[in-house]
Amino acid sequence: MDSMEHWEQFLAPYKQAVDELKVKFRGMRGQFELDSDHSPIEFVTGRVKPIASILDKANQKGISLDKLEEEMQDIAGLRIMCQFVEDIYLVVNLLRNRNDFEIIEERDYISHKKTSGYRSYHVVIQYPVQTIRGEKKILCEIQIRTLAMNFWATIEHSLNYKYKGDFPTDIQMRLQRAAEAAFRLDEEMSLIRGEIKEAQAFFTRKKEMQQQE
Ligand code: 0O2
Repeated sequence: MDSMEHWEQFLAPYKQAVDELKVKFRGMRGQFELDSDHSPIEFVTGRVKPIASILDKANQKGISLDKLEEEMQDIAGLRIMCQFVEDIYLVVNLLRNRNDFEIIEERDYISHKKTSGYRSYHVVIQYPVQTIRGEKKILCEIQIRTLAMNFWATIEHSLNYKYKGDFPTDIQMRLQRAAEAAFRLDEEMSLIRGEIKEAQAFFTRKKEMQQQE
């Protein structure tokens, strides 16, 4: 894989998978809204891993470039953000019940947080993309996390970029404390989840009534 044209060809089905899955997952949120029900999905993002990051990761993990399709699971990446930890498991169940892709692996970094402090639930799927040359099955990694987990991961990811994983001890310690604080915030929010959901449903109904007037 040497030229830009080759990369574009290789990445095209990944881009299609990300675009399609973004529409599908955002559609799930829309369906909950139609039912005036609390949506376990707050928002959805997606990206195709940049070429430089693919090359870095392949290099770090010893993945040969002709094995990328089978061995790099997150070239296509989707992120589903939830308000509450409980919502994460609801979303995972929704994914398990779909028949437009196959789940091939689940990694629960919530019950088993990473040493960095990272928490998220990862689901790796095999997603069939229809191309002009027939069907192509693409690996996609779906990361499901709360808003608090996402806040922490976003900050840590940018610091990682600066320190290239080699954090000074005080920063590493603060990041771990921040990860625990974020998790305590999630736990506190879970305790008043019923109240919050009721208030949100009330405001959604009020907004709908105002729009009808
Ligand atoms: P990017 O920039 O997010 O695309 P490994 O990479 O060895 O940790 P593996 O086998 O690729 O592990 O799978 P894993 O850990 O399930 O998923 C890797 C992805 O999870 C990472 O992608 C991050 O998006 C996220 N992630 C995992 N650990 C951490 C962490 O400690 N901090 C943050 N902020 N994110 C994490 P990439 O490839 O790192 O890159």
